[in-house]
Amino acid sequence: MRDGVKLYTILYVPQDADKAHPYPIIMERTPYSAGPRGESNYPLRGPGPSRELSQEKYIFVYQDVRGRYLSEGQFEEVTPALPAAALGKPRRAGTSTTPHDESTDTYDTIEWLLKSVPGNNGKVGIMGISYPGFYATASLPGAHPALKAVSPQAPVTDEFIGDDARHNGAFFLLDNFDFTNYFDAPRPQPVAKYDELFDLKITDAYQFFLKLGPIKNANAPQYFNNRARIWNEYLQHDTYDAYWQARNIRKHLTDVRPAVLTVGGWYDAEDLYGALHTYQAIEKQNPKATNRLIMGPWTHGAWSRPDWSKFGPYDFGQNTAQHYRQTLETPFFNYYLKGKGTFGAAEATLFDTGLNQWKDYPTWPPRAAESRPFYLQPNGFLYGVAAGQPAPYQKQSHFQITRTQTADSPTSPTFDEYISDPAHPVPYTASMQAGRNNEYMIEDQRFAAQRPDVLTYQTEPLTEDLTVAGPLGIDLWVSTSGTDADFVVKLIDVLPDDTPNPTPNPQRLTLGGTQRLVRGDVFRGRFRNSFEKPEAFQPNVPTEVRYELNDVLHTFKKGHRLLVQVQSTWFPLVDRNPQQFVNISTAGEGDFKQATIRIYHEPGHASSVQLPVLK
Ligand code: PG9
Repeated sequence: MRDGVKLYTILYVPQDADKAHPYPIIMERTPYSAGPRGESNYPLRGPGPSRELSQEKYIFVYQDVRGRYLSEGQFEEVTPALPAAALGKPRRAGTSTTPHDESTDTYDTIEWLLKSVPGNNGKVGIMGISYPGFYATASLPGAHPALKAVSPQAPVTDEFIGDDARHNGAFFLLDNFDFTNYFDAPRPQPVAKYDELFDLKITDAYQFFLKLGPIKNANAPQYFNNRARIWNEYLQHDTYDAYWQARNIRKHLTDVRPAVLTVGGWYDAEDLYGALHTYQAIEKQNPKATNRLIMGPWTHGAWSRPDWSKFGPYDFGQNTAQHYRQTLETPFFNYYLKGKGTFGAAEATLFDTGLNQWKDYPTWPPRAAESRPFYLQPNGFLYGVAAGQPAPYQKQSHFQITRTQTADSPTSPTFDEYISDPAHPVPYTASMQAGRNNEYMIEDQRFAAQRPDVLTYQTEPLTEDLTVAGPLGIDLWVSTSGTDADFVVKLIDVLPDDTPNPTPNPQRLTLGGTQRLVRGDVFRGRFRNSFEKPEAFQPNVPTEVRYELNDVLHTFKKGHRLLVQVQSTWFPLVDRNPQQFVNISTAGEGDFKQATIRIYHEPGHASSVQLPVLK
């Protein structure tokens, strides 16, 4: 690299690569070990990132990023990007203090590869899933001119707002505790393998984390014991401060020249936000760039698995992973790196998770989608209001209902309420395991509906299909008897009683009546006005909390109902909010208090979800 640091890099070069048969390079930069990839991978995948790309033959390159595994240097969490002026080819030979970031490391690697690897055709592609997806994105600012095709896949993008560390400021406890134990072990020397910091014996994550207590206890001698640098950084930076802002790569995605294919999974519990917002930032900041989006019915990286035809009880009717690799990913690299074939993919190719069909759109979100409010009403009703005329699924308009209520029954409550108790938080899943239950993102929510601290609002059965396409707006009017609160809002598809069961059905599932989660996410209320400057709630004063849930493409079919749930804990996926405006990273047991939470449905304080409905 330009500062003299050496990065451990493994190359797989086709044996016939020479001037007569030059091959392009496909590279992945990773914090998870460049390999070697091992003979055992070969029958399935070969030396490439997929079997299909291995069969096509490329020069495959894997590199340990700075400070990880066998590379020299110092690792940085989501390395902050340098200003544009510092990127590109260095003007002078560097010294150990020459500024560098992931863009310059990628640039320097490409420069070296082009000169040192005989039989390359002068074209380079980069791809990677998750953290390696971040490194793929980071190749774009000041890209090397030989870099022609980049595919950030489930890229880590903005860790405070929506990716691994936090969602809307709420800490993702379960994932980070487990991950940090391995990832954050100090590495004084390059190593081939990381040892975990401590022996983690969990059978039931809910019980374990409840017993662990306040988050500061994670630094107890038997756990992190202050040895985990990134864990401490995560907790020390509990607002969207300079630390996190420097780690938001989106603002650096200008002047994008390579073709980009951003890939994500609707059921990605780690970096769904990253995929959607990387695509969106490139699109907005580079209207002329070749920039496409693929979203499939996938968990984190499931598109790289040999088969992804089903998830939980839902059968997609085809191997969606193979379909993606064969018709999108491989043609993308073949076209931009080898000039082979054509690449005619639409701007956005997304899987409709209600219809089980791929759909193409010329923009994402589709321009035709119209934002429609669905109001949370008394007695658990959810009413959609159509623009102009009443929608077929709508019984009465929201406004008629509220007027009747206030005129005829002035004493009836204009809110619903529950007691949120940090000592008895709502579990995020009914199938608690040691680690994250990936299926929580499609799980039947009836287990939650039974809790007294979960509110539910549902429509009548739909009289025709309703397609929701894009991000979901949440507009809650709330109050708390405390001074802080979390809000978890879930959009759910209620399957009619006569829904056929899966075949075969070894688990004897009954799908009729299932409350299938379509999208849900948390918002830490103190950030309702600003992620940088959190604010306490005034106890018991109706206050607006607005936020956005990640996009969906889901057709709620005729006969199904839409259901919205609201709750204030989602444990231990998300850490517990003390429900007091205190520093959560240093809070003690006594800071965690019960609170009465109200969700209002009265004129002027009408809580709703805004759904982008396709006409
Ligand atoms: N999503 C992953 C991650 C990144 C950063 C912190 C924790 C997890 C990953 O799988 O790379």
